[in-house]
Formats: sequence, structure tokens, C-alpha cells
Amino acid sequence: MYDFELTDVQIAVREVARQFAQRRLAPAARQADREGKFPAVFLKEMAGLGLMGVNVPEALGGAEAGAVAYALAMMEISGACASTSVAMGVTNMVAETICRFGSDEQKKRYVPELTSGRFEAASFALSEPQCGSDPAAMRTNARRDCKYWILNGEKQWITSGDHAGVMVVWARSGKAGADGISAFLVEGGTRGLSIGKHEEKMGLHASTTVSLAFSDCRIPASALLGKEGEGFRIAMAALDGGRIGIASQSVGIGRAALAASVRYANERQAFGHPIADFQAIKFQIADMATELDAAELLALRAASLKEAGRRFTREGSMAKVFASEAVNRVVSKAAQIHGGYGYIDEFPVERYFRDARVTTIYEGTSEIQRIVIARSILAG
Ligand code: COS
Repeated sequence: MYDFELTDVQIAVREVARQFAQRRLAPAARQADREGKFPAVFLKEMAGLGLMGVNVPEALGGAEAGAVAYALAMMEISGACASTSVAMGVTNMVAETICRFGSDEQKKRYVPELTSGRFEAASFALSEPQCGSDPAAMRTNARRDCKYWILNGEKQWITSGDHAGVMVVWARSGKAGADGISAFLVEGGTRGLSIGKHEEKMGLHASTTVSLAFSDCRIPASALLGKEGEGFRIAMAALDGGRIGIASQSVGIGRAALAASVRYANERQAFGHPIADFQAIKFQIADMATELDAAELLALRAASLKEAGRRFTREGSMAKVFASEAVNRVVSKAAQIHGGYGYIDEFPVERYFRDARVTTIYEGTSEIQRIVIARSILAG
């Protein structure tokens, strides 16, 4: 059913991402994490390599390389710096969403800015202080006033929100529930939009996570993305793809943790042997590698379905829940193998451990993924 052979284009994209990840990102990742330095310079360079619109048409500045190539690129970038890959992931997701649901004018206006790196990043403003898993309960409001929409409300957990040239903002323009929600494109710096608190996170220190406040924020009527009332479905469709991105990010972090563990286990001596000689270590390495292969196959299956234009909601959620939970087991084993060195920032495993934790939480918690999977199976 699935073709496991990669195409020349997919191999080429993976190679470009791998080279960039290893040469540019990996050497800088520790310092960027320590300083909490947003990777603007790297994101711009990545745009030059086609990585900010991997699955975006060439006519809009993208690489038009498909969803599988995107998943492979995310794995490579994530293995070097997960803070950079989350900004890359959200920007790609927003660019794809505008391509899919935007008007010609919106596509021309925003997508080339993202794929070229002229905009540092894009943001996805769905969650609010009191609702993340249940976006149909959102309170941010959109009121129509002649040629304008006026937004009021608050968003939380917005990745790159302080660096976004454009963001998709969801707001209630109609009745209660999912059908009353619309999506809007809001430019960074718009009057009435202010950047709030910067969250101090456990990991992903070089990525920014902020709250946003909309106070009589006036945007043109043409800022509506898709149709009025279609916002919830746009968000769900975007998140289906975003979940492949987080599954891929999980695989990338996990592979980096495995590689570090193999290196360490071969070098570290105990009782007159490299610790890799001990069955306790061997079994951990075997489980880490097996889980990561399974996670990668699930991510690539979901990406292949997406690329074939088929529905992949269930498979995207399966990839996300499995890969994100697997990487947490993998980084925990990696820390154990490293002993004390797994607990200090001199070795990258400590960063992988912190960065991996959020993957079971953002873009839909594990619990939400299980709801999506079970609903789809039970519906037959
Ligand atoms: N793609 C397209 N449309 C979808 C969809 C998808 N993956 N999932 C749901 N929809 C549509 C439904 O078909 C329905 O439309 P119709 O009324 O026309 O049939 C509409 O959206 C409402 O769907 P549903 O009734 O399933 O909505 P619920 O409120 O029950 O929510 C879950 C469903 C739990 C799946 C959803 O709220 C969700 O994914 N929550 C997590 C959100 C999230 O990931 N937050 C993290 C923020 S981003 S960091």
C-alpha cells in the first residue's frame, strides 16, 4: 500500500536539510538554548534553501516538494535544534493554510513573504488562556464594521508571535460553538494587537512563546481567510498537517538522542568495558531504535496520504501520539545511559529531554489525539 522508496526530490530535500542542520544549526544550538536567542538568522537562511515552504507551490516561492519531503526536512532540522524546527513548522503550516484557503490576493501578498524569509516567521493564533483542547469554546470576538473586522480578545501559547509577519487568528464572528468561528490574517504590528507575556518554558528556549492581546484591532474585510464560519474547519485541517510536523520533530529529536547515546555508550568505560557491552545498555538502544523506526514510518505514512490528497486525520493523530510519546521514552533512556552527564547541559541529551516534553502537549495533547483516533475508528 505504501511506497517506502524515496524519490530523488525527497532525498535531495532531506540532504539539504541535513547539511544545514549539521553544519549550521547543531554547533549553535546549545548557546541559542542558553541565551534564548530567536533563530532569525537561521530561519532566513533556511528560506533560501526552500525550507520555509517545502510543500508550497513554486509559483509562490515554495519548493513544491510535497508533504513527505517536508516531514523528512523537519526530522533533520529537529535533530539539530528543535527551537528552530518549531518556528519552521508553524511557518510552513501557515503558508500551506493560506495556499489552501486564501484568496489569490492573500496568497500573493503573504506566501512569498514567508517562503522568501522576508517575514521572519508566521504564527497560528488559536489557543486562549481558558481553551486549548476545546477551541470551539474560544472567546476572542470578531465584529463586522462596514469594511472592517474588529477583533477583541486574548490568545496564549503563540509560537513566534512576536516575530510573525503574518498570523492566522481565530475569532468568534457568530453564534456559540464551532460554526461561529472565523479565521483572519493579521499582520504583525497591526494597531490594536499587542504582544504580551513571554513564557519561560522548560525547553525550546530559543523559540518564543507569547500571549497576544487584541483591543479593538481593526483589520480590513479582506483579511477574512476562507468563508465566515469556516474557521474551525480551517484550524482542524491545518492541525492535521501540523501533527505530521510534530511527529517528525519527535523523530528528529529522538534520533539525535539515540545517536548521542550510541556514541557515549561506545566511549564510556565501566568495569573495564565500554558500557555498550552490557546487555542493560544494549536493550535500551534496541528499544530506542525500534520505537523511532515505528514513529518515522507512521509519520511518513500520514505524509504520503496527505501528498496523495487523501484524508489523513486519523493517521496524522496516530503518528503524533505515538512519535511524541516514543520520543519521551527515548530521551529518558538517553539520559539514563548518560548517567550524570545526561543531567547537565554540557551534553546535548539534557536539552533533548527538555525539548521533547512539549511534543505530547502542543498541536493537540495525546489525549486529544486519542479522541480523534477513537472517533474515527468507532465511526467505522
Ligand atoms: N478536518 C476538517 N474538518 C474537521 C476536522 C478535520 N480534521 N475535524 C473536525 N472537523 C469538522 C467537523 O467535520 C465538523 O464539521 P461539520 O459540523 O460540518 O461536520 C466541525 O469541524 C466540528 O467538529 P467536531 O464536532 O468534531 O468538533 P469538536 O468540538 O467535538 O472537537 C476535536 C473535535 C477534539 C478533534 C478538536 O476540538 C481538536 O482537535 N482539539 C484540539 C485542538 C488543538 O490541537 N489545540 C492545540 C492548539 S494549536 S498549538
